[in-house]
Amino acid sequence: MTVSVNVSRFEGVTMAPPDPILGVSEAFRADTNDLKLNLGVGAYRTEELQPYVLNVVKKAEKLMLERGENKEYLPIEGLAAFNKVTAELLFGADNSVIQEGRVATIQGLSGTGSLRLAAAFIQRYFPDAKALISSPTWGNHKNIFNDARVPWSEYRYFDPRTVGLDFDGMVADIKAAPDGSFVLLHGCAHNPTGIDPTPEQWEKIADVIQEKNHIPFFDVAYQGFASGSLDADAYSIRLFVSRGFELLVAQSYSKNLGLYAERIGAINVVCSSSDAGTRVKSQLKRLARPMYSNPPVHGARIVANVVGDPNLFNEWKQEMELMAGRIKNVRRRLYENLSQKDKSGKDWSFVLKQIGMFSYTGLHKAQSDHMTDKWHIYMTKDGRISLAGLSLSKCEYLADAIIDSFHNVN
Ligand code: PLA
Repeated sequence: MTVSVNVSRFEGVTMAPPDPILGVSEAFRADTNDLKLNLGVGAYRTEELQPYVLNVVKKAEKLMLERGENKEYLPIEGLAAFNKVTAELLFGADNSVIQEGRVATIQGLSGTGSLRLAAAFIQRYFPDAKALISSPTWGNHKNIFNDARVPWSEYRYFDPRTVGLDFDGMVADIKAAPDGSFVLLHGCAHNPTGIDPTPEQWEKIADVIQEKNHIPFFDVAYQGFASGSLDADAYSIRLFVSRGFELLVAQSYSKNLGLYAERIGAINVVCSSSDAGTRVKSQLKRLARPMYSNPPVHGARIVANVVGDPNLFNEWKQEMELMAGRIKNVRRRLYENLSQKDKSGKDWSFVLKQIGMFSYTGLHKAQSDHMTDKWHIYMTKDGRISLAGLSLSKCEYLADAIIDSFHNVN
């Protein structure tokens, strides 16, 4: 007997809006104009605007093929060699939290999956706690906490008047939150603003978090990409760890190893005792099992081979410096073009001060729409552009578009 369905049982399912970031790439693909430029998603491109597979990744994959590695399931917590080097990369191999076995590390489905697992953990073990996120933040943070049913509120972060950090607002809002909140912090290269606290400001943020008994929850998606140095970009996390905090860190290899589609990252929970670490790890595994059972192996092996091998590790650092350097070069060229071409006297130096993959241009939604409609430049509607998708030769065109949109659209 066949079932004939005239009216879909899914009639009540409404159309979801396009994703504010990944939806931009879909729109870009549909545009047939030759001038089009995709500055939406934060994905590194070469000067020729082609995707880039790191040489160290190719070398690691060659090694893996030669060894003829099998495709058996990984344990729920992921590849042991991956988890080890990942925690070491973040905290430093000689850090006492590692020596004392106080870090629970679980391989996750890149940064997003690791954040989501941590959010599920918060919801289960701290059902009354709230998350604090910066205003603005990476848009998916809100989705993650919403889906995990973790209530959240925002703390002030960006000050449009100074185009810098609203430090006093940030501290006041963290102070005003209920004790024991989870404070989400971007470890480095804040997305979307490109504005990070100074070392002195990080100290003061740690003071207020400590005073309020909050739990820091770091999102580290750009280690090595902000400054070009893996250690310098781990400054904030290592500072908090050195002050004795228990904390969470979600980590991603999408950007620094260019492993976007491999979905490789980790969630690390630093605990005050190894015993607590063991128990936390067991519960993270329990949460992962019904969600995705166990993580994929390919990216984990690449990371273990690159980070765990002194030669490949050094080569990786050089490649990362190259990538970070290329972004810094286009940042400078864009700033030069903007300041030379714009005769209004507007100060564009904020472009230079921001760090990481993005520039937060200050263009509002209508101006961002104009960038796309008239100039075929694809970007997120909050005025963020990914400099990783820009070449030196396109800087002038981009500057023209920004100046036109800024001055001619209200
Ligand atoms: N955390 C932050 C702050 C991010 O910016 C991103 C990626 C992630 C986590 C997650 O990355 P992963 O899951 O690939 O590890 N943000 C991108 C891509 C680069 C995206 O939106 O998914 C962005 O364009 O903002």
